[in-house]
Amino acid sequence: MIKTPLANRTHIAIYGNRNSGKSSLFNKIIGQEIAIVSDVKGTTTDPVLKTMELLPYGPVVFIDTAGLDDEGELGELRIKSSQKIILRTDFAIYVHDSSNIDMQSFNKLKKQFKRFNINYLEVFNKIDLLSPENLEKLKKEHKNAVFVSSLNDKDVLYLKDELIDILRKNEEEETLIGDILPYGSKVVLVVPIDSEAPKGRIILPQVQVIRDALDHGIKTYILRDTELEEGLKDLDDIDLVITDSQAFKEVSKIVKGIPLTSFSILFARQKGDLSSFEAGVEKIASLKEGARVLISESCTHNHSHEDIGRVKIPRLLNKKLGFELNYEFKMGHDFPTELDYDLVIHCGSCMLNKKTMLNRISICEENGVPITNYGIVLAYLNGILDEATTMFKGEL
Ligand SMILES: Nc1nc2c(ncn2[C@@H]2O[C@H](COP(=O)(O)OP(=O)(O)OP(=O)(O)O)[C@@H](O)[C@H]2O)c(=O)[nH]1
Ligand SMILES: [Mg+2]
Repeated sequence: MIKTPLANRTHIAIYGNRNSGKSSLFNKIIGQEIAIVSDVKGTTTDPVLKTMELLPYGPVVFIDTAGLDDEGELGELRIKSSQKIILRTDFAIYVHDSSNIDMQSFNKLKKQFKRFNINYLEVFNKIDLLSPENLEKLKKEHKNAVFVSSLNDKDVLYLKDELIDILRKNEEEETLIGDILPYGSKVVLVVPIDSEAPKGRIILPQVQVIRDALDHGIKTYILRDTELEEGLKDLDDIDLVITDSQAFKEVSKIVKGIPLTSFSILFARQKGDLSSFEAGVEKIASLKEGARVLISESCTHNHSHEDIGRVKIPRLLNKKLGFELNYEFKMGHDFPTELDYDLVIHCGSCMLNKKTMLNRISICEENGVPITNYGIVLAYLNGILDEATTMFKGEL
């Protein structure tokens, strides 16, 4: 079964004080008893993730978090784990306990939502414990909120409908090529099948470009680099050629005159901000010997990526500059909020959503540290960056 990659799912995180009923709502929304529910404060200690199809909206991942009013040393650690989730949140549900409302705690989190550009829905839970008069009063005071009892299935269905409505309104189309090419245009994808290509399949970025082309009625022709020259003779009026970066130089010689870019440039543009990454890469030329470079890799299990970040990029950079830089490596979802580096080089972030990547770019900006990514650095070091980004110059 082919599953939607986690990074392409809308991340919906549930926040609130301890005991407000976050885990109860989480279980009810996904329709499974996954998170532990109890009347002991602080039952949920680590974030709990569950992917699902929130129809008719689409693929999402719900995240249940630890209460934000936790106490003591362990409590602080739990709050930190919830706060890390904020960097990955596309949309938040804030759960109040209707009979024990703590606006101070909510207002504190609201600041974070604002900082990271997260839309949210306020939910007042446990309304079964309120008198009808108190419920009416609460509804008047919080006009945009949703009022539920997680014990009542109808309430939860209503909440889900409201959620779907808001998500649909918030949705911006995230496309790889659908916004640069009109319906009916023609694209050639160059996919080298060499020793680095996985056996029997096409790698995820390529699959995603194919799907995006199909979604937008863009005609796609897929060729190996070795058949490209012959293949182009069969095809007229190609609008764009997209190649694996490794083959860029060779492909560039063959496709003269046709706009050319690479899969990694398309992803840098979709998952982040091409202009920040390009500004970041320009800083390489002014790095001094021993400068501190953070290489940030978001997945921990992909050895070919690891090789690019840990071995290939440092080697090429040292060679280009003629001296050694000081590299530090961070893997997984950890990204420091205080940065003491001269440059951050981020992976292509196929395992992260756009929001997370944009947040990381903001953190770098706040710290005055330039950031770029693997695809852009490799294109720069191979001398193809200008050619691969020419077609996007107008939008920078
Ligand atoms: N009466 C009533 N009780 C509820 C409702 N929702 C949850 N509860 C109860 O409230 C208690 C806390 O629920 P949880 O879902 O564990 O709360 P939580 O916010 O996940 O709590 P922590 O994990 O400790 O942060 C449990 O005893 C639930 O059965 C509700 O709508 N009405
Ligand atoms: Mg819980």
